[in-house]
Amino acid sequence: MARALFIIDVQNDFTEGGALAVEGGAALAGRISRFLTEHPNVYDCVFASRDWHDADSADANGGHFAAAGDEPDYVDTWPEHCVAGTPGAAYHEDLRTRAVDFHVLKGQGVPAYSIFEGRGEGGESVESLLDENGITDVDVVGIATDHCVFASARDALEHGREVRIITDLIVGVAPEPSRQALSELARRGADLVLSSHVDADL
Ligand code: VGL
Repeated sequence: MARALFIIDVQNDFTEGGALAVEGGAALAGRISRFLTEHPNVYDCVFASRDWHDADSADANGGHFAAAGDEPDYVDTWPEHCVAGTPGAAYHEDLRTRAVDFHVLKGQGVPAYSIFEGRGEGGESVESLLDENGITDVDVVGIATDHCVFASARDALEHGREVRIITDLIVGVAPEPSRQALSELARRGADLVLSSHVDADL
């Protein structure tokens, strides 16, 4: 058995002061960092994803950004966010990235909610990185419960991994969709656990 941690989209634009701020995002960055420090031996691999959209996309990254003059619906269309190379797309400064083995970028020119739609720095798919490292189990933390955390955990289940969502290390855009996302993931076989239940010296 080998276990990976997915840290989903802990980026400035998804935290307070960002273009698509999710409440609690900044504090979450610090909590994830503390968790990493306190659990140095639990994970064989740590993955961190970043939404990384094109600045000059002719079709607004596949319609992901609301067209100029249109209000975003906050379901399928969003304010402009996480444009590649901008401060908004950077990891939040409180996220401890030293422990990250694989930095995954997703969303270049397209909507991409799941980490599985992204690529590692060498262009590898997430699936191939999981396979190469023999990863059977995946824990998921990050932003946002009702969008990228949901899609990433769903795809990890679909790729045959045992999945745990660490429920005190995620934050969502909206409360009810976030609750629905977690119950749907549980229905599909994910375990919902608290960080205090993750064994520090596994
Ligand atoms: C996300 C909305 C739009 C996320 C990304 O990271 O959950 N949400 N793009």
